[in-house]
Amino acid sequence: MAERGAHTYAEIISQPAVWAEALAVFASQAAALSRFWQQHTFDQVIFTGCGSTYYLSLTGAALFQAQTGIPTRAYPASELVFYPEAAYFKNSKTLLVAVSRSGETTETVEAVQVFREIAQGKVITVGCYSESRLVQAADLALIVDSAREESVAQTRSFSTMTVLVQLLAAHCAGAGDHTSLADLPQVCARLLDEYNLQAQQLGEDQAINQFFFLGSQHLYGIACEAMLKMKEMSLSHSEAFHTLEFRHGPMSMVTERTLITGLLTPTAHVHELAVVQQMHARGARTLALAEEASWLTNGIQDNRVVLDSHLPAWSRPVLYLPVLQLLAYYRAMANGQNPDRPANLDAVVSLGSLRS
Ligand code: F1P
Repeated sequence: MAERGAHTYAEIISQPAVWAEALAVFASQAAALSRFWQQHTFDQVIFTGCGSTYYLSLTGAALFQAQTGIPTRAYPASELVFYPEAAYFKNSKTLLVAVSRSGETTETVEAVQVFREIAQGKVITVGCYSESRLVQAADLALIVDSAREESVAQTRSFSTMTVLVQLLAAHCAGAGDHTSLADLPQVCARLLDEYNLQAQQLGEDQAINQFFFLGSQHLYGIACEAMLKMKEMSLSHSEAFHTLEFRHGPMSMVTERTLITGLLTPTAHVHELAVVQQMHARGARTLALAEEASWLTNGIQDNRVVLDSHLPAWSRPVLYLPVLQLLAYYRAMANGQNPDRPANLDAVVSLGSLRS
């Protein structure tokens, strides 16, 4: 038996190598994707998944619409099974992007079945199991098998699928592709190295008893995933909000035992940092993540992560994750949990048919 948490830690640390694989997989599929995109016209795009992969869908949808201009939404797969009419436009062509590590989650598999029955369009699957049912049901699939995990909670699988989704959106929009991301794996390696100790100190700090993760637009999905990792792995109280929404009620929860983590965006970082600083002034501990140190210059000297990636903005959401995965891992270990086998969780949710 592996030591408690050994799989999760190894999987977090292995992300640079697996992201490099994702770039190679995308390179091998880029021509097929270009043909697919030229052959079809879509009126709308829907991203779907469950749990982590629903949160990935939120980020994917935000990136996809911003770059392609095509109306794009994300839904939990169960909503597409039970309420498809609320998602699909009538008499229109839809691209459904089904995201799933396993490719076997009941809701996501059934969402694709319902789509085939009642909607017109095509399906792309993003995942980690090339022999899965969702791959068989797809018109095109982007799969990195080497991103699979021993651990139940998704870490490198999530980030690797995020790399693929970021590339999918940029490629379809003609905004860029794998050729501009050669440095992505090494930026990840540097962040894991440079901020490991900071993540450990914060994660192990038992003075902190609640975690809030704040992000806007494409970083809201990443903030949600950071929240879920903290919850699943360490069983800590953890929530995610759109950054400026935090002032509209949730901030009443803030105490000196709160850690506020702000994921700052290129467009709104001044206003997002103001929220983080305001919570600091109310006594909270804070952690701010930014692409550039210049986004963090005014005021507080609490914890910070500077990505300093110099990579295109569309490729950066995934870089906010690794340090936050480490934070959850260290918190789980300090709480005496086994992050490889979180309480009450299964790697795949397999249900009987939802439509019988
Ligand atoms: C989705 C998922 C995970 C979650 C848990 C149960 O699985 O909800 O996000 O962490 O392990 O399954 P998948 O469809 O991405 O395989």
